Amino acid sequence: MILQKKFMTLERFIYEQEQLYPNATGQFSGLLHDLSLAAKLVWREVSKAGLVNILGVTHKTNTSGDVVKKLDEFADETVYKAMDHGGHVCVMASEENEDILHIPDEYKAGKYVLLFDPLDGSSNIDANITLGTIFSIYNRISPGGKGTLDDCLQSGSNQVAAGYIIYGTSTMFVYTTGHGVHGFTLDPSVGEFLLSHENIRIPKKGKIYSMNEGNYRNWSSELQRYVDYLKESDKETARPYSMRYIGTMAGDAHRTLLYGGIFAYPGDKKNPEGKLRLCYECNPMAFIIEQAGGRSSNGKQSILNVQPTSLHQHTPVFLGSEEDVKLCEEFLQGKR
Ligand code: AHM
Ligand code: MG
Repeated sequence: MILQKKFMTLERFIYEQEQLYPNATGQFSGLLHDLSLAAKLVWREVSKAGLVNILGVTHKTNTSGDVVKKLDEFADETVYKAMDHGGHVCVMASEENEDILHIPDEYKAGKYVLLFDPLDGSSNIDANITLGTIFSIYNRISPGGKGTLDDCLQSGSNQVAAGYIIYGTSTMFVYTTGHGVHGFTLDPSVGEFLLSHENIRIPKKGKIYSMNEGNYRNWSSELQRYVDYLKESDKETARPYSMRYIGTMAGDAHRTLLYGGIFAYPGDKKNPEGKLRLCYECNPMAFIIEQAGGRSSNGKQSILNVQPTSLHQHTPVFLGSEEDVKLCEEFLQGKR
């Protein structure tokens, strides 16, 4: 039998990357390792969601007003518990919790800050549609002890790593540390993430747009004109574009990363800042997409340059292939 590629597990990849930095303490590798364990635990529950009595609504709402399902709570607790005692993290913040999450007193606080959306796309749980977990990692800026809110409110350009786990037809762990984007696919039979997508590059231009077009009437006329333009026929520019929309950002952004095109959740007349959260969803995805050679924008500037002022703040987001996002910005800015 001839094997085409050497087996590279996520663990080994992280270890080999660490060797490139002689001063590395191992904290960062430990953090990624703990995250991959959390991912497997969440995957295990997600993949049997239809089999056990875990579905259903808890009748609580999260800080953004969404109804929280039990699986969200499970994912939220699992990520926190997998990360709280490793000594790598000094503070965390999760989309499902109003305030920052401190490390329990009995455990050592590390030098990293972790922000996460534990279960992205939760409205899709009952329909057996792709879900995700999204994470963002920063260096702490507070001098020591417990981490602070300021540690969590750093602009996306300060991220030292970001990624997501997508629970789809297969489960993938995709991340960047600022040196390219790498994807690992879970082999469930051995419980290992194996390198399947090394150094992912997003196409310069695509032919898919991904937005909730049900909001069209509330969009600005500039955005309406852009989407109208995508629907016109023109062979040279591959129009009309196809529309694909799952309603799970991790899934829609992942498809955009691999196939190119544009994913957006714009602001509209009802919600000028859109629906997606800067710290938990937009920053990590923007880092990934830009690292893969794509572009991110809030309509005016890179998402990564937006300074967060509150944990749960929303932002309009446009990300994907460089040419597509640039063109969209031109429309939004009235240049087309
Ligand atoms: P959440 O499930 O973590 O709350 O995420 C919100 C989701 C995103 O994944 C997705 O892009 C968006 O909400 C879909 O919103 P809509 O149903 O308005 O299109
Ligand atoms: Mg989400």
